Amino acid sequence: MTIELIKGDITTIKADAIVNAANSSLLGGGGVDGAIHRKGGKAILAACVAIRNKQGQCKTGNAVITTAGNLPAKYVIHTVGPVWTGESEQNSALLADCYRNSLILAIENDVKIIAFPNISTGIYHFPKDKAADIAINTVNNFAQKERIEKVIFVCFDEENYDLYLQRLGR
Ligand code: AR6
Repeated sequence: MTIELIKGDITTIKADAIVNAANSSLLGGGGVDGAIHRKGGKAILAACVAIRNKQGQCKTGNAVITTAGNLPAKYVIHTVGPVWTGESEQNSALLADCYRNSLILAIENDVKIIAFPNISTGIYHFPKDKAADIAINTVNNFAQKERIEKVIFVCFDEENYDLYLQRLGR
């Protein structure tokens, strides 16, 4: 598995799957979630509604997969990050679950190239440095990492990009 770092908008990435930082409702919101639904079109929301009708809300740390609609990617993997409520092992474990469960779902769907945004570091206020450590460590320690060809970390803001650059190098 190789790791790539990109600064930009995840909706433009032509990966097998892009990951969405969703909320438990799966019905859309602001931030990257808003951008994905806006640009991907209503097929994504329709697929999310179908999942909700079948299995209810998506718990924090879990992930579900849908079409990517009009986006260049094939699938969107929607995962629900933890809302930052202060330093706790639970918050860190839940954020790691997001990355791990997204990768498991990717493998189940034959995804080889997957792009992640910086889950929970926007509206959910998880500290960006801690979130970067968790994201990179979880991907690096993923048990089935040889089954994924490439993980792309897509940083939208300069601060996240710099934090990832420090950790991953050029
Ligand atoms: N491409 C890549 N990254 C982006 C983009 C984009 N187009 N837009 C924003 N980011 P956030 P959260 C970055 O707030 O903190 C929604 O309302 C952004 O700079 O999107 O997990 C959901 O419905 C930040 O670093 O997600 C939930 O209710 C990162 O994406 C809630 O927000 C995550 O920021 C989830 O909050």
